[in-house]
Amino acid sequence: MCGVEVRTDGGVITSIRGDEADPFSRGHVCAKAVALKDVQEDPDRLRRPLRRTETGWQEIGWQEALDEAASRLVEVQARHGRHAVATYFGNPQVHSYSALLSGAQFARSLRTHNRYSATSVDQLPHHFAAYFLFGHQLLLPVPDLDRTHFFLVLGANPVVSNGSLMTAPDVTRRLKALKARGGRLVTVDPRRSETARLADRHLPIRPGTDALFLLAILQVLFEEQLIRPGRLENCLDGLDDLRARVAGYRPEAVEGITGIAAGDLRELAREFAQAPSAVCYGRMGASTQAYGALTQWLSQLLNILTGNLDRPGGAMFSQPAVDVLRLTSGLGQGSAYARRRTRVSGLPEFSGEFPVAALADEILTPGEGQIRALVTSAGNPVLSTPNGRRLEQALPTLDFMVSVDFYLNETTRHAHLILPPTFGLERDHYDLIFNLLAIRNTTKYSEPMFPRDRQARHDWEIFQGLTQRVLRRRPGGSAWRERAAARWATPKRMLAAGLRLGPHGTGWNPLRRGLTLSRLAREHPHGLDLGALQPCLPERLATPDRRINLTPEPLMRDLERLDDRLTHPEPGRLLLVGRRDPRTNNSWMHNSRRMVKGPLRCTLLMHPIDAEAASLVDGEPIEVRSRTGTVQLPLEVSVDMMPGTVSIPHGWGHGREGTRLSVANQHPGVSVNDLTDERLVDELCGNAALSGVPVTVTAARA
Ligand SMILES: Nc1nc2c(c(=O)[nH]1)N[C@H]1C(S)=C(S)[C@@H](COP(=O)(O)OP(=O)(O)OC[C@H]3O[C@@H](n4cnc5c(=O)[nH]c(N)nc54)[C@H](O)[C@@H]3O)O[C@H]1N2
Ligand SMILES: Nc1nc2c(c(=O)[nH]1)N[C@H]1C(S)=C(S)[C@@H](COP(=O)(O)OP(=O)(O)OC[C@H]3O[C@@H](n4cnc5c(=O)[nH]c(N)nc54)[C@H](O)[C@@H]3O)O[C@H]1N2
Ligand SMILES: [Mo]
Repeated sequence: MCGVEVRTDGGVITSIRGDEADPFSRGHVCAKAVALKDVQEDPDRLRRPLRRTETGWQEIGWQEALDEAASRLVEVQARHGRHAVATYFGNPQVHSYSALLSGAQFARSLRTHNRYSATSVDQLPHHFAAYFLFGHQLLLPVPDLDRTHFFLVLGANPVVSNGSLMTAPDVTRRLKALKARGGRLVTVDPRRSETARLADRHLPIRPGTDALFLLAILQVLFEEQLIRPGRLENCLDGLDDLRARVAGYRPEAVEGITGIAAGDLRELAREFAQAPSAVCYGRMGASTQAYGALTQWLSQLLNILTGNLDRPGGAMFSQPAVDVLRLTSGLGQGSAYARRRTRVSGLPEFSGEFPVAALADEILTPGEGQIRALVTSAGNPVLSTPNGRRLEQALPTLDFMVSVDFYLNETTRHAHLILPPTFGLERDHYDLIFNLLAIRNTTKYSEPMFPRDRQARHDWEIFQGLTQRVLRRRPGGSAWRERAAARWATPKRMLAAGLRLGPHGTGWNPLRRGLTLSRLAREHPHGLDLGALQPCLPERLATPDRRINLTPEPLMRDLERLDDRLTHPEPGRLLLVGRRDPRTNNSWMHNSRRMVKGPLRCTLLMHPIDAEAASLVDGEPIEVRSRTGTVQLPLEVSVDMMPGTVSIPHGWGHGREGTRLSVANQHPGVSVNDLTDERLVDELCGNAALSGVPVTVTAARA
């Protein structure tokens, strides 16, 4: 989303800088943007399809590759049923509008229930809470960062991540501006993170206990009569039930479990309620934990009950130029949740997807419905999903695997075919999803920077090629209508139509003044600011009665699980959490020299008290063990960690045989997901509990 100015000379990138003329990012870029040069020019990046043979990888032509992929998928479906083929879409799928749209088309053509994505190791609880509160899983509240007076951050580190479900270029400057206008920043996190360092107050919390902490805040608000929903009061149901249900969670009753003193909690509750505007924002740490859905729900209740939902400075909804919500309104109602469950572990489906924590089981467990073939695109689940080692053992047992990806990495090395798409600078760009999550309404379309190589294919050309071939091979049915529709509906046509039909568009009337794709590209190449977020409730609520039910039944019921299971910490057990680093991008930019140079960053952080108790010293090699695995890495003693918790960043664990990552493999690190556990999930929504994994740490054996 940041405007990037790339200068080239004869096809070679000579500089990458922030685009000063971009009205949203105003010249800001992060390390990832600068590293685009390394990826663009990376000799390891694949440009032609690869087929795995007995004697190694063989480059083949596109027709042959697409034909083979489609035939083998259809064959598996003919033999074992359509659900025997699974798909996994990773994070960058969402960063390419054309991959997103054409990939969805392709997944539909496969007619399988076995769909997985990185959503269930990430933001699933946000969708879950939005669906039950607001009626649509994409009606996601965004912190109105530039206007708020009180920013409560739970389990997020926007100074490093640049904000997530809160697109905000140059977060650091915006946080400093918040403080300069007299606002307050409070972080709740087991680690004193880079964001915490800027904060007025940092409250260390025991991993996985945020729901209790928020329940106690709500209890204080009710007890001290600080509930003021304001304008939305008449749209709320369930307030009395909620008051009764939270009454037991007094701050004194939860402080021993969360680690946050009752006095601090009360003070925070009052400050939040009394601020001119305030917003509670919970992200990865608050989502990828055993009670992620409860936590996201309770965060929004805090916003709603203090009158901060849908008001400037609170939690607001964007109105993007392409109204993704309207275009996907079919997703809003009906049976998004738990219509089906996974065969082996019984995890619920949400919005047409199963939790990826279940994927290895579904591949490895024989019987009716077993997965026999897998399509991955833009994902590296061997490094990014819990108990990645087990998934890694499952992949070679598949009858067929095809990966749409331009790296031969820890996951794609198990594929039979790799279909590499063009890279970001070689294709056009529009942010369908991240505009929806932005702190201002904004829009921008970028033409490709480089022409694509004649032998290369864009992601949408690959998906369209696969879709056409799968439909053509489908036995019996006459899929010609679907094929014709898929051929016409190219991503660019859909984008252009989306802009026309959006709130700023011309509609279908050519005489009306307004946004079209060509006008946006021609007249606003640096992007167009469409203003601050605007109040829009109750009109835009997608619930059938245009009201907000504060106490959806599945969430209220899940409080019993919290009451039963969450108890005082066991002495001597350490809880593992993750972290991000400015020079990483999940698992896949470590083949850039710019990203890996300098001291090793894949270390375990531990508080001096814990280090001393275990007789460990800074810098020494240690061994970390969990139910699922063991890794060895250097110890970094740090007062930033809360005692009892330790942290390892994710996305490392390179150096595996058969990968073509010459730079990353020299800086391998270890994969934290060799320690995380596919059995530790938020049972309500199925999201992986990557935070709060019990581990033991000892000196490494030789
Ligand atoms: N440089 C860089 N930027 C990135 C990425 C990257 O890999 N590198 N990844 C991008 C992606 S895909 C995403 S989703 C975003 C994520 O963006 P963020 O959510 O802002 O980033 P994280 O670093 O995951 O922050 C999670 C925080 O939660 C804390 N935490 C862990 N467990 C708990 C808990 O139980 N409770 C609480 N309250 N806190 C806890 C951790 O200590 C950590 O500080 O970042 C994006 N931006
Ligand atoms: N323990 C732990 N695990 C985590 C996290 C954590 O904080 N802790 N974070 C989680 C989060 S937030 C996320 S989003 C996931 C990410 O999980 P994944 O999406 O599974 O993994 P990535 O590392 O993002 O891998 C992206 C893949 O896409 C490829 N790629 C890059 N650009 C393109 C493109 O334009 N087209 C195609 N087809 N491929 C491309 C890369 O080569 C790489 O193989 O990891 C999750 N896993
Ligand atoms: Mo993510």
